[in-house]
Amino acid sequence: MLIIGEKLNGAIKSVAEAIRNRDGAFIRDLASRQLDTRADYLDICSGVPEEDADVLCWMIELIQDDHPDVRFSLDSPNLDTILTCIPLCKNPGIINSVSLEGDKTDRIFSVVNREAKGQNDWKIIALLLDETGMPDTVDKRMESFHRIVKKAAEYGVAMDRLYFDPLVFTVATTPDSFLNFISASSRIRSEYPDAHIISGLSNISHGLPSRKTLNHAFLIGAMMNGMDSAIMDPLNRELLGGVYAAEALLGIDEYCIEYLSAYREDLFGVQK
Ligand code: THG
Repeated sequence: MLIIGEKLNGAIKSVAEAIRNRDGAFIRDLASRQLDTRADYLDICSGVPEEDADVLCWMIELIQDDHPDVRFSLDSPNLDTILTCIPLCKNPGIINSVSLEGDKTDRIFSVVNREAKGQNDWKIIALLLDETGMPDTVDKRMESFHRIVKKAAEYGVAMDRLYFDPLVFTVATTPDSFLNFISASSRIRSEYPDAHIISGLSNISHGLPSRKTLNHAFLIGAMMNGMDSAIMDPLNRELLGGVYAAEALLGIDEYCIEYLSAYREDLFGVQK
């Protein structure tokens, strides 16, 4: 399972405040703590449209100073921000995200296609979203999926670099959110067994109490139905334990080697 740490997001109050005050120590600490657990990538999202690129550039330089091997997930609705940040990153990361809105897919795919020097190791999150707005049915998501796959082929972007995000809305107001997510995952996997499926899973619990409980249930259910990557809270030890447990149950952690070593390293934070 590919884990993208979600914590450096301006939508979180304490992070928004640190961004406003350009509190470097806070940001560096949050980056280090996520990398100390098992985050493969760090998602960075400013939440400040007017200073989006400035904030992300600031975070990239701060964090790379401490962790030269860090890989970022550049999370911005603004493509210019992403294109400004890419050259600053020492290691290839993830573009979060493209969709069929405007000319986003064409612009990004032409920058990261197989001929693009140094930029053809970047992965791309593709939201299953078209120009008509948020998808309310699985069919609509599948239509977007097929259009994006076709475009990727046109630009020579290999399928294994794409992470398809069927989109998760809070179950508080969208009762079929999880069911739509797993139904889209299953349909994608039946057509392309190796396709990557991702989610920003904490969205599921927005506006509800005990969010960790719902996030955990979503994680397990989605992994059992083909999700192989997530933007999630890697500081939540029970959730991390859930990742290892699900991998063991799915038979992708032979002899429970990863499960056992994470347990020994105390990654689960459970009583022994
Ligand atoms: N898809 C893609 N990118 C995304 C999202 C997505 N980026 C942003 C978002 N959704 C995923 N990131 C977050 C980050 C924080 C929270 C939710 C989604 C959040 N965190 C709470 C906190 O830290 O206070 C609580 C988390 C918890 O208790 O576990 O709300 O869908 N491609």
